[in-house]
Amino acid sequence: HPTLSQAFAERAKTASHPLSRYLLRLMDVKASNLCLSADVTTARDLLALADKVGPSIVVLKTHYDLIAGWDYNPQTGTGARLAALARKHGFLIFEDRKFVDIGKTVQMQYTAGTARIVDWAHITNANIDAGKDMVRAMAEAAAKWKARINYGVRTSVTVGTPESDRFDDEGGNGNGNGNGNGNGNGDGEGRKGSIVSVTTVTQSFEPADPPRPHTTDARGGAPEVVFADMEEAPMDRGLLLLAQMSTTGCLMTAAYTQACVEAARENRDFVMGYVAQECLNTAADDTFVHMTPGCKLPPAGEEEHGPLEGDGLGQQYNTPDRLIGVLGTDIVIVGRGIIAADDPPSEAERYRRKAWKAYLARLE
Ligand code: 6AU
Repeated sequence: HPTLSQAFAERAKTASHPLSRYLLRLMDVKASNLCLSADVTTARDLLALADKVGPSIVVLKTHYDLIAGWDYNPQTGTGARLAALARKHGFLIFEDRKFVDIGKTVQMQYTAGTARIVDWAHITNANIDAGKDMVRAMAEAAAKWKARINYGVRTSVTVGTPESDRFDDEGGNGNGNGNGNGNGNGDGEGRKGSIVSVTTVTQSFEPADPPRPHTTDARGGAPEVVFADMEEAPMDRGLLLLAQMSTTGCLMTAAYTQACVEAARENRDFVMGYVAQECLNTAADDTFVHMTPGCKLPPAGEEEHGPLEGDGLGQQYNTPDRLIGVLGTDIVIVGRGIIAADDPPSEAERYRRKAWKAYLARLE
């Protein structure tokens, strides 16, 4: 398929989804086709890791539901802080939620609840076992969200102080300090663990927008204007369909994978591509992006041949060479290979270099 021999910079011009166009340009500019699967267990570790590894990656993948201490405040919480790091370093946030349910339910899970995933995750993914209508349902929800964000205002109810602040703030928060910020909500007597007041505010809402150009060297050397030629990113949301999995005994059949391809083609405005183990672009006008987990490198210095060991719990691993070079996927997703290393930032660089080399070799 043409996408296999086409440079990311070229594909950035023709990809059907605006966020894919942005991502492909980012990949070209940062010389990276690496996604970090940031599967650490506390919000503090997540933010620290994102800040340290940010220069090497183009996508940061989260599982918000395995993070202790996730702060749900839309303005100051974990999602908003991740979004700030995404702008600082230039990467997109991918919440690996694997939505699967009836359309109406996934709409609500995507946009509401405590996590409000659509607010901070540029990308999320879905399993379409329940049928492809749920893809359209999610697309609809994202379009509505976007229309509201563009309108720029929404009404929210602030109940006391954010849950996460309430217990560690001496003397309570919202103590009526008269700073006129429109939601000073207390009486000076805020007590630990209690709701101090209820305020309804109409506030301008800053969504987690994609990264802006900045001037940090993406590769950790001397500062240079790396993103000088990047335009302001479009405010968009995208979906990856879980078309194939990396695990032993995976039950996803070829027919299921083919249904994902059809659902992707029917929802080009919203579906960016796939989580898959091989390139699924077959039609001439397929411009989908492929992200692939189950990626590991042998320890530095060791020969890169022979099958890699799995994790004993069903996960199987391939090298970036095989995934990018042979199977034709675009971005490798690496979790423990980087996180469990002694020095995650330098290990992330090792993965970035290997995956990028495999991509360059594919172009030849
Ligand atoms: O590199 P690892 O094995 O530490 O982590 C792999 C990450 C995990 C999995 O939840 C996820 O990738 N994953 C997925 C995704 C991204 O949807 C699909 C799949 O087939 N295999 C897989 O491992 O966070």
